[in-house]
Amino acid sequence: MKKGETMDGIQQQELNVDGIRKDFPILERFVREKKLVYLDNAATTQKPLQVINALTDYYTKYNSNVHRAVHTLSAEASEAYDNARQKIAGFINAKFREIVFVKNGSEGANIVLHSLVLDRFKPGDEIISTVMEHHSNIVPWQLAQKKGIRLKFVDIDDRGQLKMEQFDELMTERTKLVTVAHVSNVLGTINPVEEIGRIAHDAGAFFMIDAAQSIPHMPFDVKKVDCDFCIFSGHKMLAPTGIGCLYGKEALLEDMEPFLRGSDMIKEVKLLESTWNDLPYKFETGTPNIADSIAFGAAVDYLNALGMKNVWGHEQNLVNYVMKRLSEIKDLVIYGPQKRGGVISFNLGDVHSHDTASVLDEQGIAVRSGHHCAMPLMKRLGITAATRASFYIYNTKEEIDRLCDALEQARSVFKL
Ligand code: C6P
Repeated sequence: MKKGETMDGIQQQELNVDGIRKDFPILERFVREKKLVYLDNAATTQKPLQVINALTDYYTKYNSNVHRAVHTLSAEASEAYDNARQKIAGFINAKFREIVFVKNGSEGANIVLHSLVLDRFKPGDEIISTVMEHHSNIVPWQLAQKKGIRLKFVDIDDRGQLKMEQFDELMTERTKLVTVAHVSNVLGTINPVEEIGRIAHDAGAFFMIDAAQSIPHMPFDVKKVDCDFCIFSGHKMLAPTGIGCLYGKEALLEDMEPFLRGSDMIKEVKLLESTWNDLPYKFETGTPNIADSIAFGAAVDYLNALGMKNVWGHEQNLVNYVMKRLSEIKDLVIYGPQKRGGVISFNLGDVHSHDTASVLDEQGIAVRSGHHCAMPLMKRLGITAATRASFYIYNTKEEIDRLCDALEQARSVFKL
């Protein structure tokens, strides 16, 4: 394979990171008199001017409700809103009708909980997930226990990878849903979702992917992975907060009852009964988040212009570099496998992760610390918290050097 060439033979290009950084005004900021190094991208990414401008354009030029009125502003808003959904559908190779706008990935999981699990599953049915999940892919299913639905979890090995054989061991004829994170927000582990999906489907179960940490970072094709549902959040891929997606296969969504009820999700209302609007509107109640949806479309335009293969390649270069640099720091324990997405959690000796993060903040470096909304995983790892650095399109090797220098400083502050 030639340098820069990927497995499928498509040439990978290096991102023009200097050019990209010019699109992100916040990266010019100083924190504690140091140039900001933003390494908390798994929590939320920064926003480029193209996304910020999409918001201000909407509010300054054509703010209006959608799909309700015939006036010009409403027509412009409706067109921009529909285009955004089409862009997001194209981004993951889905149909327009298969993209349900939600607040964030967590809300997407709640639709699957109410409209599929609670509505259709029977007492004694089973859901299989894993111990490495974010709370958003654990807590919703706990409600199903009230209905007598059993929850089972696949464990991880010492490298932080799923014990794949356990899927077969846990699966029974009562298993109705298998739901896993594509990339762990703590370990960075990239789970073999195509293989897990095949196991789920062979057993007749639905398959859902929590793609919150993968769709923003790598090419993702719902047809290729053959998931029935997948959830992701716009704010982790350059878009504003408050907008995310539930993808569902058209035939399944068609068959499911809406979760939230009210205006706009109806076709006809009588006093005692109603019929539902077409997909995807059936699952979207009330006036939608128009501005943020349009800006989500602008974020997808931005990522498409970079090319998702190139985005992934850039992050993999950074991951290889940071893994090597961090391995040179004494007393630093890294969680998760060598091959991973752009997420690295670690602890420095027995220093609490918040203390490590505070020393980094003194140096202008933003990382996340704590349990990362993955308390069961923390327990499985035998820790209560970790410090996490996570990367995106605008990060550089120089910033990684600053992270490592600051960690060396933390070692001396804490007398390790
Ligand atoms: N993880 C993190 O710092 P929301 O908050 O609904 O947009 O996304 C939830 C979610 C679901 N799955 C995974 C794998 C995630 O990482 C997240 C969000 C952030 O790790 C904020 S808690």
